[in-house]
Amino acid sequence: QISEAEVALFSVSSYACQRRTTLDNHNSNLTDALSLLAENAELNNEDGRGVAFRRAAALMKALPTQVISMSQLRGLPCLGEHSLRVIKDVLENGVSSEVESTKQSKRYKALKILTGIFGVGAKTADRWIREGIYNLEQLRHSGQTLNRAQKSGLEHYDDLNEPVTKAEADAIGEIVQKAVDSVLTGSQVALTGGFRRGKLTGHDVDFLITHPEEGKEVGLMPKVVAWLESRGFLLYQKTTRNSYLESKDGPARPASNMDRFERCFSIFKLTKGKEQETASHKIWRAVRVDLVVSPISQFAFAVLGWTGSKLFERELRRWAGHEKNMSLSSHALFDNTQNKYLRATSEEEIFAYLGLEYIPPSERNA
Ligand code: DGT
Ligand code: MG
Repeated sequence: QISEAEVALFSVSSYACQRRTTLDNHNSNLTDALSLLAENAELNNEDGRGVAFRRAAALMKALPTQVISMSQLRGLPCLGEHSLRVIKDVLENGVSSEVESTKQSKRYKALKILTGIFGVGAKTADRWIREGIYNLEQLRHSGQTLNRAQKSGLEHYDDLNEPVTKAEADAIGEIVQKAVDSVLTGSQVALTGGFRRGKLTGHDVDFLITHPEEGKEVGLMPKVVAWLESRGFLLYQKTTRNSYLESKDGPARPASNMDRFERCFSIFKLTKGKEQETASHKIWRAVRVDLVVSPISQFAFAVLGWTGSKLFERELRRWAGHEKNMSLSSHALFDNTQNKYLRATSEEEIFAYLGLEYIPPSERNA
């Protein structure tokens, strides 16, 4: 029993972009459970449920101390009936029965294994499962036609499911910087994604490339990719062309979250340091790397949009739309009331336009 005095009543803002969420999580027992259910919902294409669990998990991540009793959660936003039931189960029994049965389920296990292949999403995995394919062995013998990405993903499955370290991200950063310097002097490379938020590991490495002179970045991606390819750094690459400027009515209001920068999805061949060499004597490993090129005029929006976390980004856009009548994307901020774009050269300016306190990357780990 805890006395009233011991019950800390937390006061927490309802949008994740109003909160400071560091990597220091005092409630990982609860957030792990909620995140697993979020992931399971996403794998089953139940996006609404996924977001609800993500919001609940993010709320728990932002609490300053460990929760030990349901009474401490009174009045907190973002906690739906279902999430509260899961939390109660964990607090009372140490585990959530729903999480445990999900983890054990044949379908969840198969979805995890199959979507662990680069290039395979929830829809493809679901189709394969309906055809009786539950693991890599069955997939390999199924005669399914795989696209180029999926073939590469299957070939490098173990490497790509091994977390990337910060040291590896930095090593790749040096290679990308060298490539960019060689093809266009003055170009800049920024590490974004989870590593910019201070994470020590990640599932991939995200880079944003720009040039201080507007327009100079045009045509940069193919040159960078060719440089990397000719030196044997790429095991796979697929570049998608920028479609932003191609839309007939110019840089129109950001209609969707789909981002229209020139982007390269790649698999890097990273030579290991001596100490990382394994028993197999393989001297390199495969690493997922995303390269994005942005014109300098959109760079601040691009950096903000690619730093994450995914939920933080989603909440920023929801805040912009619902609270400020603005549309935020990785390209621009449009004020629907004034009917104009708001220019920015730094993330700080964007937060200011949105009427939000500035949250540094290390506190965007929602
Ligand atoms: P990780 O890689 O698992 O350690 O975690 P993150 O946070 O680096 O996640 P990641 O790599 O999937 O994505 C990095 C950020 O980039 C994420 O917060 C959202 C953003 N992002 C990812 N894909 C897209 C996209 O297609 N369009 C836009 N606008 N943003 C994206
Ligand atoms: Mg990442």
